[in-house]
Amino acid sequence: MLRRISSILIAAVGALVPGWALGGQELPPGYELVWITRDDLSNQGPRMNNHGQIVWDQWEEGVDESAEIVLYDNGTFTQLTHDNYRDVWPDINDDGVIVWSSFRGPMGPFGPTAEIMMYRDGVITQLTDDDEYDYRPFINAAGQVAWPKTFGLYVDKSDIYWYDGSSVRRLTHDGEAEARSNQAVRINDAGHMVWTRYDFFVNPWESEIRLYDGSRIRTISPPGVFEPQVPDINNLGDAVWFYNNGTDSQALQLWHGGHVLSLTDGRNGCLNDLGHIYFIRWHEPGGWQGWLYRDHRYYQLTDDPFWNTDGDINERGEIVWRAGGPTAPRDVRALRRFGVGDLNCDGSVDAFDIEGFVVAIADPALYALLHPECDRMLADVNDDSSANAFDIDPFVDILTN
Ligand SMILES: [Ca+2]
Ligand SMILES: [Ca+2]
Ligand SMILES: [Ca+2]
Ligand SMILES: [Ca+2]
Repeated sequence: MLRRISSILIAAVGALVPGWALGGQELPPGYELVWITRDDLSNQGPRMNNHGQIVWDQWEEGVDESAEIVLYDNGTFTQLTHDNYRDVWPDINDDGVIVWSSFRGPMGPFGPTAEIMMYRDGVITQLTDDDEYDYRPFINAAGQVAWPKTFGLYVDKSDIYWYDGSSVRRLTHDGEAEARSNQAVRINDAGHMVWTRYDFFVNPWESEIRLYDGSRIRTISPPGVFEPQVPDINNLGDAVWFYNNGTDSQALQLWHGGHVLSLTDGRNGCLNDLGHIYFIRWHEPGGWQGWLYRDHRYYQLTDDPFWNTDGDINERGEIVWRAGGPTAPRDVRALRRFGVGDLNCDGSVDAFDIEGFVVAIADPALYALLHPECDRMLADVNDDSSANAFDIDPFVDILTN
């Protein structure tokens, strides 16, 4: 029955699903793939803000029981923590405020429990201090932070907590009381949150996607959709998650305007305000590849032996994710937008971009023909969402300064 409802949903919106891009890797115009790290360390869980600053956790595999938080900012690497605690799962907002979990709390059955840490203007503060696991925090533009806290030290009972900018508050109460597990929370800039509420005490386990819209909590995944989980939410209130549609097969659903649309097979989706969705798919003979849904098209971003997994997308359409494993070292990789004014997409803005700039504002079709890998909107130097004559003076300013 569950499966049947799922397939009816998919059939109903099948016309929305464009065909697959066949034959391997394809990038959206105006972007390049770059390695942010390329080393023997384990680099995991990268997150990125709208300035292209990236945070992740790093440790030495098999050697180092601790882990540290690293910040990448325009070519510079800064290690934010220097201690024997396990510092993991960072997130960063546009003000450069960073939150993460540090396993420095009172002892639990598996060692020290986890607390929420916050880095702001060079100062680290600790938001929680108890013998439960406070883990995987996410921060929004306002500096509000959301995360799950375990009860009885087990993740099969957990509730959502959040920091409102001055104090820690509790959002859900059914983890502790009813043995549900509220996990994988994301928070948008309005303070709205989505998460998965699991019931691990039935077999097979069940779940629902929950939404807090600022006033109340409700379930937004349709009844009958099997094991929906791991949602993300953008600032328009759209959400994406995936569900189990068969043996070892997952599919993405989008919550938009109060309706649920089925997208395609894949999992771990994250979305921005432009409606771009980064997600991953399993490719035989054995690798996770990164995919992008953008402007009604699908792009396969990677086609390699690495496991390209957990990621993040910003409002410039840039994406960061972990590449590596299961045996190769884990590194941070990114889909990065070329700089404004770089109309030949060679990585620098100089006199060689003048011709491309002129064509970009005078003849878009010709520009697309001459620079298929590039994007004429990189000529929008004054950032008003149009590439036209008003961009000439600001472009000249870039060239001459
Ligand atoms: Ca540490
Ligand atoms: Ca704790
Ligand atoms: Ca250039
Ligand atoms: Ca413009």
